[in-house]
Amino acid sequence: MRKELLSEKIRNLAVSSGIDVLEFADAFEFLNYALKNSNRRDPKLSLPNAKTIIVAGIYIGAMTLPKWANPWYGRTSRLYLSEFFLDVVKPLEPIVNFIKKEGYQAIVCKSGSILPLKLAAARAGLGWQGKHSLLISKKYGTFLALGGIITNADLVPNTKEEPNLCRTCDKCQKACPLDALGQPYVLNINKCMSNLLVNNNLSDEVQNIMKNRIVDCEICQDACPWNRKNLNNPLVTNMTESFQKKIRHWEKFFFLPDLVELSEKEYKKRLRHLNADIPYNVFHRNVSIALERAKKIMGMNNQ
Ligand code: B12
Ligand code: SF4
Ligand code: SF4
Repeated sequence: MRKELLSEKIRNLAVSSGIDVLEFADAFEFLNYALKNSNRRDPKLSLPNAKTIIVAGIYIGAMTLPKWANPWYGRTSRLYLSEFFLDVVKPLEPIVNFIKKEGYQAIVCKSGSILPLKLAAARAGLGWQGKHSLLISKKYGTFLALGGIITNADLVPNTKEEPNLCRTCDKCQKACPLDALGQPYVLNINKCMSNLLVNNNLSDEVQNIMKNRIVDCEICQDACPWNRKNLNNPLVTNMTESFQKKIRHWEKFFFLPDLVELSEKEYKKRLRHLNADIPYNVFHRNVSIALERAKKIMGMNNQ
């Protein structure tokens, strides 16, 4: 099949799989990738005859819960609730199966394994890396969960990257409560709350600012003007509509006095589908801290 036709068929499959954006790029090495020993830096380390990387994005901007503002409810992130915590995998399966049926090899990036997705998405023309280090799409902001495929199929690659439109803005850097974005474009993971909340030791500093956050932090994303325009009125997509139906279920689930009672067995059963793999003891610790804070606030209000 000609590469133009193959590319078009893949795009059509993406639409029926609920993918909002999908582009192709050449599979050469990511020379500016910081982790020099990671397989992610070069697609050919995972597939020696790789020709193309396929990068997909699904809009997750609507996956918020109104009760996030209420201290009695645990707060997470859009990414956590989306089921695409490390990367988008399931919606890519029909595309991989199709490529294989056409006689090519194709492998999916699972658990963050084989592609640096922010760099891959920028190469594929989905957007640019902002000063918070995340990929910004003009239409979807940073609220695009990303996924990727490496294949030896020859497809029509993007040749023009989006220019960086951050310019003199530094809202994300200023908003970060832990100074994890002191150097623009580089996330200091040792200071980032999203990382610290899943560590075994949680410092007093983080405990004092985490509020009701039990997984992840979105402060820099909420401050970014490319997200702010849709914060109150998220874009309408299939995912947006299907999430509306789950809001009441999730709000009830994250009520802290009940959540703190959740056994390890129930935790695994009820949250496994989110693919986040956060250890029970860490999750339970964060829930307990958030619950204690809610009780304190309540006590203060009663005085
Ligand atoms: C491991 C990981 C994490 C770890 C560590 C992050 C890290 N930086 O290593 C932790 C747990 C901290 C994390 C946090 C989050 N993550 Co994360 N994470 C990943 C994962 C699995 C790998 C990322 C990676 O390669 N890290 C290695 C380091 C070296 O890479 P890096 O930070 O990208 O560093 C680069 C930049 O600093 C850049 N850089 C350095 N200097 C300069 C200079 C300039 C000028 C420029 C332009 C760039 C630049 O180059 C470095 C090397 O490439 C990816 C999925 C994947 N397969 O890619 C998701 C992923 C990157 N995460 C994602 C998200 C959404 C988040 C969170 C926002 C979640 C949340 N709500 O809390 C936060 C990030 C907060 C933030 N401000 O960035 C999304 C990003 C989507 C998007 N639109 O960009 C991804 C793609 C997952 C997904 N399902 O879509 N994450
Ligand atoms: S996720 Fe939170 S802690 Fe991490 S860089 Fe963004 S604002 Fe800072
Ligand atoms: S807040 Fe401003 S500087 Fe930060 S990523 Fe968004 S546009 Fe760029």
